[in-house]
Amino acid sequence: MIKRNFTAALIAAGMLTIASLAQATVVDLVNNDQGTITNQYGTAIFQFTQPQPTGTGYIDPFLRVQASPTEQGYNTSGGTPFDDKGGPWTHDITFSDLQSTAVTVNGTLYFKILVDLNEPNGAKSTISLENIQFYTSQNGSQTTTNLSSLGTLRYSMDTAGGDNTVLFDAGRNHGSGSGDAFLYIPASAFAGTNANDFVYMYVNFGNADVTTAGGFEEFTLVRNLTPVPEMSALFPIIGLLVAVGSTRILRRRRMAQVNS
Ligand SMILES: [Ca+2]
Ligand SMILES: [Ca+2]
Ligand SMILES: [Ca+2]
Repeated sequence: MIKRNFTAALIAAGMLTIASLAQATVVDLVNNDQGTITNQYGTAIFQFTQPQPTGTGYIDPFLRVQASPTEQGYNTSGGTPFDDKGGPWTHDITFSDLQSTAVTVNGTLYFKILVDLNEPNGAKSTISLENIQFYTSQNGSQTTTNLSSLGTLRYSMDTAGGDNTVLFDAGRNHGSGSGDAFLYIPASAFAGTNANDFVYMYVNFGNADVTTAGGFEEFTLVRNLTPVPEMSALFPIIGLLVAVGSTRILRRRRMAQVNS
């Protein structure tokens, strides 16, 4: 109850902010299961999800960030330019990696990413996503702290015309390795990107009212595992049966997620 009042206060604060900013959207995934942000780059969807299996398709985190009271970072294999956590779970990805997550929702093609939030229990379990941006470049492993030099800006949640926010409550799920929300980024924003180009995803969490704490926030590519037809011929017959079976399960699961 306290948390909901807190959120209401935040939204009220957001409404006041609207007076000075042209378009400010607050997606509230504390109280709702889904919301959208529309800007010049298209419409992004943010969707609460129940804990996800940590098996096939959810095993490739590419960015972990952790700091307090705010945190920011982007995926790179070159080092830890901001609040990235080093190690095998923060690394370069290419556009073909991002394309492997492509999924169609209501007739629009999206790239699908899972975020797992780790925040303390109780009143501090809320966390705000302040911005998310995607840059593409022919150069990998960059470590610049000058974002605009990362490459071509393909998508930005915030724009000159709108300071947008997504509010989460990590307490809706428990612990690490489960996932809390799906992010659907409009694929049309990446028109003209080469498959071999590197993709840098920059994220920024936390503000003066909703601070970051606890463990790391982690992002994972949600690969679309629908089998490629021409590969089927190469599978041994047993492997093919397994592939078909698991695809049916995944498809059912995916349908359930999109419809939920
Ligand atoms: Ca979590
Ligand atoms: Ca923002
Ligand atoms: Ca955290």
